[in-house]
Amino acid sequence: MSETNTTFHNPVIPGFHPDPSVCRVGEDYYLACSSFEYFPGVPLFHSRDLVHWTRIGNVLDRPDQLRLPLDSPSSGGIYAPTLRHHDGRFWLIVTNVSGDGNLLFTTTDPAGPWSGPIRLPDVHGIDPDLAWDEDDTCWCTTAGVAQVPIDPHTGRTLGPQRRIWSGTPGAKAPEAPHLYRIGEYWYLLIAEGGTERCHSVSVARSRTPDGPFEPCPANPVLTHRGTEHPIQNTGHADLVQGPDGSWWMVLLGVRPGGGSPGWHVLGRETFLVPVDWVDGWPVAGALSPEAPAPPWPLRPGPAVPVRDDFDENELAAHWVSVRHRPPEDCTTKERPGRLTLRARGGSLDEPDVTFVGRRQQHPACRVRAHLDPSRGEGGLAVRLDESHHYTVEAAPGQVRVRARIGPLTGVVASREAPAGPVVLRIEVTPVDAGYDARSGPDTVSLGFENPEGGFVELASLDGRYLSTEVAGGFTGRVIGLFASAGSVDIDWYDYEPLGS
Ligand code: 6LW
Repeated sequence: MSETNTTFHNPVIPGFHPDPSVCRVGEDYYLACSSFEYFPGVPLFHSRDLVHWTRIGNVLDRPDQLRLPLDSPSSGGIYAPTLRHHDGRFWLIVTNVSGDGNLLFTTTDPAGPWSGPIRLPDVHGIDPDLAWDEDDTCWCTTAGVAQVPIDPHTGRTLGPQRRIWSGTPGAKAPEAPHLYRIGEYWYLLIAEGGTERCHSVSVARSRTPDGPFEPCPANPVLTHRGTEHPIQNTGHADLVQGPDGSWWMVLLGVRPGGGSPGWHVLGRETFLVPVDWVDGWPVAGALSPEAPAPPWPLRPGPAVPVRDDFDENELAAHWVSVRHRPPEDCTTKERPGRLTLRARGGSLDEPDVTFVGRRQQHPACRVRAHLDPSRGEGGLAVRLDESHHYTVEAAPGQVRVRARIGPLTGVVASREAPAGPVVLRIEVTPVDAGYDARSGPDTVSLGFENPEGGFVELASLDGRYLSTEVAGGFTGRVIGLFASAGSVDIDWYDYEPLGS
């Protein structure tokens, strides 16, 4: 199906999907993102138009590919992949900062399975990039910015790793390099200024892949620092050509809400922006929430249904757990049409918790789950990390809301509830801060549905405490299901966006 639109909506992949890396194979585009402490890791998307992206899997969906020790911190784990297609194969290089360092994976089918990890013990630094030159030398470029030729089949380095550029003098954190041969030059695109409000995209070029690199006089080629723009922290870009030969960038940005200093709750999201070339340098076009559509037919893929009935043997690719997912603790095979969760840790405070969730992708949304606590306790959670989460939890005959904000934790409200299965509900509503500089970005309402009808709200909590500005780190909210004692059975889970 195709449609002709005059605008498209940014972000093109909403919710916590940072550090996008994109590659094109004929008419198909593929995009991968960072995933930090979540398993499976490295979400992979497909598109025919650069605007509509469908999740086709996760690159790291087996324990031999993704090892996240229980003592690895949230926002550790998997940083910043680069996805490329070369010589008939897909290549993905990424860093596991929680132990395994830089790792390479390869496949002929991006939907999987991907290979086991090829280790790169002698490639130092995060944000590795891959680029092949005319002699088929594979150049691996990392944050810093440093570079080393490698054999991608073995992971061995083929020379010393050396500094090739330091970015703009005075700017911190030159990172996220991507190297491309475009026309007469090799272009080195980087992010600098840090991944917060000063984030930016800069570029340098050279006649050869290993330099010397000449910085663009107009750097940064894209930044929203110091502006009122609703999309902030823009950086970490990757270049790609559209179906008509035009150039585009995917990049990360955030949408802060509330008063001052602004809180973003959905993590760093993936945006799309057009690129022009002037005097041999890339010039980014306007990045806006409603942007002029590209001049080719848009081709939406299948939408993710609101309801997950757990009728399949395997969970859909958008479900993620924390650090690992032992199959015996999270299964649809035990009771047909039900997801059974068996508790490991006693709460979301613990690194080893039985949790399975989906990224919150819309500023306003409603999540409902039909959960049977007759064999244990569990519920719905909005999770930022171990120290920042709100939960609504069912035990036989009781529902309670708990909040964890940094070192503070406690039951906020509890209520008798009918014995047996209960429908738990969380609703997130953005707040219009107006002139109230202290206003939070949204409210999170938690409760359950009365069998006779109506929502019993137990608590309505300020969403700022589940934001990156409060919790720190690199992720965003994930909303999902957990078990805290015994086991719980879930009949269905709805994630319903309320607006775009
Ligand atoms: C990533 C770095 C960054 O490795 O944040 O925004 C780090 N940029 O390039 C974690 O995503």
